[in-house]
Amino acid sequence: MSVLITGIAGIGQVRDEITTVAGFLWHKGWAERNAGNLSYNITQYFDAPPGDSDFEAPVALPRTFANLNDQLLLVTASNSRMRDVAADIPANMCLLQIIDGGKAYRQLKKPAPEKMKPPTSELPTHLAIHDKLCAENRPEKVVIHTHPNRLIAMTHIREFCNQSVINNILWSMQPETCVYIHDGLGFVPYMQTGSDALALATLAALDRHRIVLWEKHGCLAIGENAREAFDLIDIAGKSADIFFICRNAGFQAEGIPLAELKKLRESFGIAQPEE
Ligand code: 2HA
Ligand code: ZN
Repeated sequence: MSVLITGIAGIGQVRDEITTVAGFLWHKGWAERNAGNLSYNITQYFDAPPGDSDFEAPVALPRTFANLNDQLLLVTASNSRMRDVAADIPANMCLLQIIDGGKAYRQLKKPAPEKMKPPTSELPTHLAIHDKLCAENRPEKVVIHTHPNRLIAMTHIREFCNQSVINNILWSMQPETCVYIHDGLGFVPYMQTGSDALALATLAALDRHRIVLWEKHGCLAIGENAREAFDLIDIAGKSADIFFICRNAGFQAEGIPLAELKKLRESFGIAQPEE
């Protein structure tokens, strides 16, 4: 990310959000080594995109993301550590412009060419989600993927690998989960990391959810900004924490009764779950 980008109005706020949230992910213990990735559609901050000579050569994409043509996205670099993203965004993120009608991207040059890194291995998933968000004119600009320990642990227990079962447990652990994640988590069965299949299953889940749980892998959430996406994972993770704290103490968490959750939804004007 060059001086060119740091000078764009509003980008300071984006930088602060990413710094804060990447630090949270590391300190939560959800971001071992290069675990997790983050992308931010920052097109709105540009009056005019950088010039052609500011970009590296185009790279073909495996699929066409037509709704992303000309969009500018900040994405974590492949193999970047969240703790390093928090400390130095320019060195650990890539600014991509989607070009050729969504068939390719090009990366903004870095001041030192040896600092160039390819974007995250989960790029197909991130682009597919941003493409959908643009197509549907939705306000969410951020996609966060991370590895929250206890949510992942729950998906190693077969009986919880069921969307309705796991949502009912998480909702019942604390009122916040029911209120702020009223639409529940989308559950995606185990699939190869970085695969198109995982991207497509995640897209389908995002039709009805803002947070998606990948079996035996991690979580992905979308938000209008990075803090909002983080909060969804944090709240769901807290429910999983409470569940296991009770289990580890030798008890089964009682859970807020269904009738109380129904009342809570009524008083907050939240639709009752269909599941
Ligand atoms: O970026 O977490 O899912 C590393 C990962 C892949
Ligand atoms: Zn992952």
